[in-house]
Amino acid sequence: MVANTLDEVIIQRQSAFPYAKGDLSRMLMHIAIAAKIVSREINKAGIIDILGEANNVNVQGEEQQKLDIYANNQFISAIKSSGICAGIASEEDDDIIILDDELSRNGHYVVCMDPLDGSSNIDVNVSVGTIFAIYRRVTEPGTKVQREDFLQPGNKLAAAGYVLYGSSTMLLYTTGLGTTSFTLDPSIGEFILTDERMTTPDDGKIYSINQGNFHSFPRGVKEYLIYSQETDKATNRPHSLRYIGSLVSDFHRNLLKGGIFIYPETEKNPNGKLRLLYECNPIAFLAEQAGGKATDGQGNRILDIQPTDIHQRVPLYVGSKKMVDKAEEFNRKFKD
Ligand code: AHM
Ligand code: MG
Repeated sequence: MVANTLDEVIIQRQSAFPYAKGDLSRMLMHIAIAAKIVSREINKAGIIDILGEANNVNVQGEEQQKLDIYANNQFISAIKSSGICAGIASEEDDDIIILDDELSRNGHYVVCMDPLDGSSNIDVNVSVGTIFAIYRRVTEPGTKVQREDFLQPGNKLAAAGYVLYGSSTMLLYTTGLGTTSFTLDPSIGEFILTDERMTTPDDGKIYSINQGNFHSFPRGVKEYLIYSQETDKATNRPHSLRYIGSLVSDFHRNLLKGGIFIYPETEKNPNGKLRLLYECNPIAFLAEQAGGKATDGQGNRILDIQPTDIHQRVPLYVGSKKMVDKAEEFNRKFKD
């Protein structure tokens, strides 16, 4: 039988996982259930009282939206009920969440997640996403998880993915065997296989960056942007700027069409804005597994960065290989 739904594909591939006990499969299925629930809530967000600010500020000093909190709770409870996860690091929670019931404590995995990325856009009906990264813990199962279980470089990821709540809801994941995409069919409530092994173009014509910060970008980025705005000989037009301000949507478009997404260091955010553990790493893993590239703009592969803090930020340059290489070339050539 040809696998068609997310659950079927996961089960069919189970034996390919390095630790084929079905644990990771179960976790992905539980994440997908939470994704469907959050998708349903987002779809009716305008007609129920779930839009707007929750009058609460998260650890990053950002105003939490009601849907942030709703999504956080849904994903935490779904991951918890998988019974194989011993702890969670979430953008919305200051410290790690230790799952200390009998079952979870014996779990082999930890999850890092941004339950609702780009949520400041939600009131205006712009696409948002959920990003997740799954590691095998390094401490002994049966004990409480420690911060070191989360502070692992992305090259140790067991799986990662995102859900894009767009004009349709999509789920992309990788376990290191390519990037696979699914689209939610709301009439039957199932994620249906869209692309078994995605490939991103080596080169592209789209650049995505918050150009409003131009004056506080490093010199190399400014020069790269000026280069991108010059007429390309092959197409007789400059590159196109496309920026939604919602990482999953911006990355997803570029993954399909070819492009580069950059969030560099700025005066306000000297290490960039995006968080290594639950934004940059999972996106980098998906990008590489589709043939793309992700670095910090200075020649360092995102997945090789050793994290030192749960909410650590890093500059992110991700997308088509040739475009990332070109942007890095400008950073090497033009120093501040
Ligand atoms: P969030 O996690 O608080 O939603 O912030 C992350 C978002 C990303 O989705 C997006 O790429 C970035 O912030 C946009 O930032 P800016 O408004 O500075 O361009
Ligand atoms: Mg985020």
